[in-house]
Amino acid sequence: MPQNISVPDIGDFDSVEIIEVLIKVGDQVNENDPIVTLESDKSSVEVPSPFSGKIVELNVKVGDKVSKGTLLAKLKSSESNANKIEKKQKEQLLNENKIEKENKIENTNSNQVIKKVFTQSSSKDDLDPVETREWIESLNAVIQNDGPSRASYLLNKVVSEAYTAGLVLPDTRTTPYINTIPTEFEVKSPGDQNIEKKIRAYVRWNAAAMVVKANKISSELGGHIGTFASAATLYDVGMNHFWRAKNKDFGGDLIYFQGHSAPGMYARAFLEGRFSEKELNRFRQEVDIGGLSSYPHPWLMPKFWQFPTVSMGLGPIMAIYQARFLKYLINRGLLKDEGRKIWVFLGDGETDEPESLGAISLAAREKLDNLIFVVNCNLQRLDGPVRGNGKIIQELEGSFRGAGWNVLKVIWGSYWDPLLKADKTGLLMKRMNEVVDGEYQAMKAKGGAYVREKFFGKYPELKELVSSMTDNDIWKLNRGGHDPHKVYAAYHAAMQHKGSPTVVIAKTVKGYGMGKSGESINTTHQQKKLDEQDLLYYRDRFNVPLTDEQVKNIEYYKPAENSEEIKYLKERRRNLGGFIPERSSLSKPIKAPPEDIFESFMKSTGEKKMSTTMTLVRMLTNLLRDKNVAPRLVPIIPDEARTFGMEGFFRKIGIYAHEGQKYEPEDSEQLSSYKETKSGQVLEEGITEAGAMSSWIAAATAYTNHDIEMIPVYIFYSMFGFQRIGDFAWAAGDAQARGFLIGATAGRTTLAGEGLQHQDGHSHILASMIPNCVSYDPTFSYEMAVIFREGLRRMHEKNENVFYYITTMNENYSHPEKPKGADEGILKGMYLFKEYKNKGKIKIQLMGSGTILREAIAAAKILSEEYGVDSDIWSVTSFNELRKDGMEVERKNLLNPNEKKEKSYIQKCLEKRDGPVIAVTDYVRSFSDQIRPYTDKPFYSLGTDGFGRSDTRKNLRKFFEVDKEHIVAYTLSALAQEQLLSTDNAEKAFKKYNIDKKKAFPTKL
Ligand SMILES: Cc1ncc(C[n+]2csc(CCOP(=O)(O)OP(=O)(O)O)c2C)c(N)n1
Ligand SMILES: [Mg+2]
Repeated sequence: MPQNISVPDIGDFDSVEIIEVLIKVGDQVNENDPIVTLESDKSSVEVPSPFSGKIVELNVKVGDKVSKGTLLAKLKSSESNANKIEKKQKEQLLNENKIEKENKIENTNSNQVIKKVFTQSSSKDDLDPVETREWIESLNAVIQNDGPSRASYLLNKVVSEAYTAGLVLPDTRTTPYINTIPTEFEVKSPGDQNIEKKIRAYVRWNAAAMVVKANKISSELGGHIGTFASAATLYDVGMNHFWRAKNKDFGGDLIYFQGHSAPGMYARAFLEGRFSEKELNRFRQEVDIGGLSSYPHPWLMPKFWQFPTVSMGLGPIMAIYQARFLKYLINRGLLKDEGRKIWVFLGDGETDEPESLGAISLAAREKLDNLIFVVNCNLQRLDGPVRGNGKIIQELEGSFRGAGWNVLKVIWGSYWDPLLKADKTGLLMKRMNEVVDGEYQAMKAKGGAYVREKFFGKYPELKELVSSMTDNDIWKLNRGGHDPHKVYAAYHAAMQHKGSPTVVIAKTVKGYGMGKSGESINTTHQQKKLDEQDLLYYRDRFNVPLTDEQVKNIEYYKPAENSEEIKYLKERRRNLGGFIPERSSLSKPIKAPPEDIFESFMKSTGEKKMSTTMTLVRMLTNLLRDKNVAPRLVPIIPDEARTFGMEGFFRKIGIYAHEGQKYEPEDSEQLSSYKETKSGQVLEEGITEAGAMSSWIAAATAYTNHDIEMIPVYIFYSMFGFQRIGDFAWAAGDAQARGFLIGATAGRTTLAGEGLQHQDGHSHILASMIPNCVSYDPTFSYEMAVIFREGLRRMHEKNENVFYYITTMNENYSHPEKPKGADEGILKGMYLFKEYKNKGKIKIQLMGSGTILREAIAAAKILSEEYGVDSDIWSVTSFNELRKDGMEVERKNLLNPNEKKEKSYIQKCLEKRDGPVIAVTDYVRSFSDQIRPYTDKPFYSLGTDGFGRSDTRKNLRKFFEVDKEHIVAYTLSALAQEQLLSTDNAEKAFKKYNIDKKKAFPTKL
């Protein structure tokens, strides 16, 4: 018996048009293969076949209007329905079992780190210390006899009992101010500590020497010494023991280095033999080839740096989405799961940036156990303490724990262990808890005697505890982040942890080892000069084997190639697969999709009206049918799919969700139902432009970070693009991202009702500032198709390091056929759309872009028919690209005064054409003004300068004076100004169109 394929529930629409029929009688189709494409005035969706089988009857054709229930085709099913349902149920069951299993694994894991229970000091609110001790002893007995998971169970039970009894529960966001991993559970480093210490000393020395040398060359140069000095151990332990490089057998861990710790990475690479002395001497002198960039900039050092991180806050959030994207690639079957990790280094001050912590809840929600943050808590930022009156470590612990992270605090070094052990009453821990960061910082600036007095001196018992220690012994009580054993133990635990991301919060000293010149003092951050005494002190502090003379000459120190240090260092890296950082790409270009995918867009849509956003959605739908392109597309949407008519993608390719869908969606019956799946392709980011952009950057650089070319298409409300996430876009340029950014609902007057904060009149200006961003403001479907096709070719077939910004609109209109030979002009930025040359004697060059080109076209008709003014109408797809060409040609001509002048593309277009230029866009005038210098014609710009506001498109265009009436009237006036026409015409037009000359300039309204 043939089965009916009917139109399923299509939401709010009564009758929608079939725009494509994708099957014919006799075709064999699989379940979910598209049967037809439906299009409303807002979106287009494919109707998938509910079963596999052979099409035996086709009941519709292109152009038919259909509604829910309309019969589309009949199909002879190859599988009985009952079978199918059974199969589905089985799949679901399997899925559920898997999720349950995963949860179990996670629970067991979280119990593996055994926590010690400390006896607290008796305090005033402890009415019965004996009873307290009994409780604690009971707990310790349970840990000893039944294990930590039983103890946790009992505690949880007690807490939930207390909660139901209405008791006030303790605030459990933070734990005591001690290391998370008890000493007895620390995994020991297998490394040779003596050699590692020496290596670290050399790296420290060379990093500082490099900065001081650069500063000697010019006081304009220099860098930062204090930051790396505080982080050297944190990096070194990673480099020697944890970070696996990319090579032919492994994808590589990805390390986001804290931007201004860059000197330390160069200094290590120097010991590894990757940079010469000469190159170190070129730190921050990058204009001539071979210099080392101030900070991590892949654009400037494309074989070295992978991630631009120095604009603080961007690194952490980009890394979170990088970790998520890695899981996405794995879950979609595009990449093997090799247990790769993403490590992120950030400063404690950097956590002030909203971006740094803004996405940590996502990391926990997505269970990103491939992600490890290391926060270097040297307690200082640039000007002073991060939390003078508070404790940044505790604050961060609270935030990360609250968000669901595995938190590992590394506060105290090994020298504290015996003291903490001897602290039977918990008084030392109490003191550690009560001292604020401002004091902790001062203590490291002021020496052992000061610490004895201020820290231990508060309580006689503590003073007694350290009475046998000299001031120097006290001074040596180290902080966790400078102790390789503690750091190793934390990193090891972080590597083993499953089910959530880990943050290692390490306490360090800013300017560690710099002594009076910069250790733990407020001015440390800016310190880039060390005088002779400081250098000698630094050398002695770390035992760097340089003579006084060599120190005075600020020589680098590198032991011989066959020294044990160099052999050790190289062997460690060899064991870990190669050097880090290193940037490379082994990705293969994507095979070009067939031309016919784009062909339908080159034809006129006839009566049919649609927006360029719909064109894009249609085009993506077509591309999703191409077997080479489809799997590489990454549609990224921050909760606006329905605004852009993209909800059809939900069901078609699924929304990525690492846990699949644990619920039946409310709209499951509908064609565009909300389908979340583990292998989903759409990244539905929620309301986070910064997050969505970070996802886009991860996908756009997958070609280097994962050796797979992906095609990210991030569609945002154009106003909430560059304006909101401009710094990310800049970083994307640095990272050599390849992909599409789509500024949808663009144009100040085209997004009508939304008002001032929504209406974009300048995103193209912002885009134009990024050197490798190619941007377009197309009007018609064929322009869009030509541009998108070329973007695919340049970026993903030819691997050019550019990215595309294209604006799309939500205004529906019909689209003409592509004029013959227009392709080249579309891509270069302008082409002749239409010429009026039949009637008038006076001519103008009328330029327009986006939807406002249509106002220009309408104005041209009026000018020709009513005023005898002919126009050449230019569709300017990119004022930005035209300007780039103009600037380059002008420069060349200036450089070669004796040679024949080259012509810019604009000049070539306009040289044989008469009349002034009237340029009109839905953007601020400076957008079109950009090309003014490259034509010798009189130039008049009309644009949408000023704040937007909500109203109809017609009223807005009138308000901003970019409607056809204003174009006509202003053109007539411009012609009068050029003495090509009498002034009467303009005056009459102003009257005719009721143009109020007294109205203020829109920027003032
Ligand atoms: C977005 C941004 N704002 C300001 C700066 C300038 N800046 C560079 S380092 C720094 C202080 C950093 O403090 P912290 O994060 O604690 O790092 P530390 O050097 O102490 O390790 C500032 C303000 C920057 N690089 N990026
Ligand atoms: Mg800091």
